[in-house]
Amino acid sequence: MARCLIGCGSNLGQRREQLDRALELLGFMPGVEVVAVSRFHETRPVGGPAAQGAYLNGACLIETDLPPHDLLGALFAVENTLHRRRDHRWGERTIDLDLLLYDDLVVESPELTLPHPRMATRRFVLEPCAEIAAELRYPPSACTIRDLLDNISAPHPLVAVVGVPGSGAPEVAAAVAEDTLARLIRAPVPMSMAETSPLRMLETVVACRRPLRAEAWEDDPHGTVADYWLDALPALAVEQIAEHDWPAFAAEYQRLACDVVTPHVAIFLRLSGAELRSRLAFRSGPAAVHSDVFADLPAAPPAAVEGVAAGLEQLQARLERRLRCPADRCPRAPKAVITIDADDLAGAAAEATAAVEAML
Ligand code: A4P
Ligand code: MG
Repeated sequence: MARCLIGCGSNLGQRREQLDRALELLGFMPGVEVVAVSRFHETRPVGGPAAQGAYLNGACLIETDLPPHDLLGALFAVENTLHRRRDHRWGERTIDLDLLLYDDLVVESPELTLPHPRMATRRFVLEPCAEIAAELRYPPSACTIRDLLDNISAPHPLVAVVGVPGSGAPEVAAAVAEDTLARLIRAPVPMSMAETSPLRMLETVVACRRPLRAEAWEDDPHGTVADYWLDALPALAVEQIAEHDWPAFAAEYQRLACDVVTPHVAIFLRLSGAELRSRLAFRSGPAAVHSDVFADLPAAPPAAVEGVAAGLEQLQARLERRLRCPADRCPRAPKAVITIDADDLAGAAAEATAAVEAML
């Protein structure tokens, strides 16, 4: 039997009756046993069209012998019975059932992503879940549901927007800070893709570390958004510094990085190869003179674009691996990572703002 957490929400029609009925129908499904149900919480809608009604949100813990896709199908069946319509994303709904966790399973596909890709910063998900399954593990990290809730409840959280040059991290971080009234920290110096001197790399680390030093940290009542993550610098340096220089660089980096504030949340902007190449071509063309969008991308002559793009794709993969490093092995890794498709810059900014607003 698998243990699964299901999140449920309703903000249209008879909310409480619909939630009760959904849980009853779920319990009738062959192969599903409802083990615990949380209270229902009144919550503000996060994201989606304006002027929606408030949500009632809850969670339930089930045991099931249904495989993950069959369980998702069962949730859809319950939603359909309760007249769920899917007119637009994050629109009003009579009922929404999300599969949050299925044992320790990690899956990434459009039909099913596990754990649920947006749950780690959502107070409306974590509060009800903590009532019934606080000690359940959130894979692949070593965190529990309670850890995630404590993490977003920090009085002055730090959110780092992380991505390769050209991912739009500066633009997205600025939009999130403006929409949430948070303090904005911009990278004091851009990540240089060309730098190979360990000394110059360490100068960049020193400059980027300065605004994040714990002893000089200024709390902000609305939190802080940074458009970089200090630990992205070693991920960059590992390919650029000669092997014999690496141990000394790594030791000095550890010394410098040990007293910086760790981001509570990372918003990881993931760019497709095609969009990355198109942004590189834009920055290398004549139109770039009149624009500072994606200005952190190096201009490259046409013959060099492919090489730069391949290097950035590898950097993106290293960043993603580093962000996903379990907290017990990487104490400075953020506990919550929300991955966002960065190909549509405006969409990424809206999605990132929703992820941060969901913490409130
Ligand atoms: N899908 C992939 N993984 C999963 C999963 N783990 N669980 C796919 C459920 N579905 C998953 O879902 C869209 C698609 O996601 C499905 O085809 C499914 O195969 P949907 O339920 O049809 O549409 P949606 O819910 O509008 O989209 P989405 O992206 O799932 O939205 P969320 O993340 O569910 O957020 N504010 C408050 N206060 N309370 C809420 O409950 N909910 C949402 C919806 C937004 N704001 C909210 C609340
Ligand atoms: Mg949903």
